[in-house]
Amino acid sequence: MFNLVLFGPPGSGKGTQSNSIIDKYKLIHISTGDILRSEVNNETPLGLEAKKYMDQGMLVPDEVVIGMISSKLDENPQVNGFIFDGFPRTVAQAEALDNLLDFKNNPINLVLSLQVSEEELKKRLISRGEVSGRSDDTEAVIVNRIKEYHAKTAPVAEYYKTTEKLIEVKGEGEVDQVFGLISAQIDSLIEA
Ligand code: B4P
Repeated sequence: MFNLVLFGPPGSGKGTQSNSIIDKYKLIHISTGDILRSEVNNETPLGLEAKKYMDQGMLVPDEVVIGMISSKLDENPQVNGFIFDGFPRTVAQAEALDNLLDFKNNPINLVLSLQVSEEELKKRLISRGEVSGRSDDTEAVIVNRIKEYHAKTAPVAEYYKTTEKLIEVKGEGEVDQVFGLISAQIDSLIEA
């Protein structure tokens, strides 16, 4: 089993790269952003609660997100592994994920941290907002999302550095180029 965390600020390409990773390595994709957006679209009680945070560019409370992940792991007992996209986003989420995976004897193998400049992040998210109409891709909300990232999510990288599982990857350049760098890191572990 191979468990990968794809880590990075909003707009760094986690969702984009996850699509290529799933195709090549047949991992199960768990994107907390996608799950939350689907709850919002279906107007479930969880979605209505989450929307209040997402529309302001704030993180959804840990207990909500951790509960979602726990159910997803239970739904998929026999798999090659998971790709965690946009999770964990706080140190409390990282600790909870370690506990859940330890319980299953399948720890995280690799954390890839996508490195993209703030200027490029804003540019990407604003242009996505223009076509997708995503309510959190407006200029004011993007500023909040990046603030939340620095305050609550960046410390997750420090958490993983202590386990020596974190590798930084350049997230700027063509999508295929970035995927080449990501694949090289995964292959070196799978083939080791
Ligand atoms: P998410 O849906 O996770 O994510 P995202 O921040 O939009 O970014 P991602 O990095 O996946 O970017 P993408 O590939 O789409 O989160 C949304 C919200 O959900 C959060 O703000 C929060 O409220 C909530 N949430 C989610 N998870 C949570 C958690 N664990 N805890 C609490 N709250 C949580 O790429 C962005 C754009 O860039 C796209 O338009 C793409 O086409 C473009 N792009 C990608 N790669 C490119 C490249 N190499 N060159 C040029 N453009 C590129």
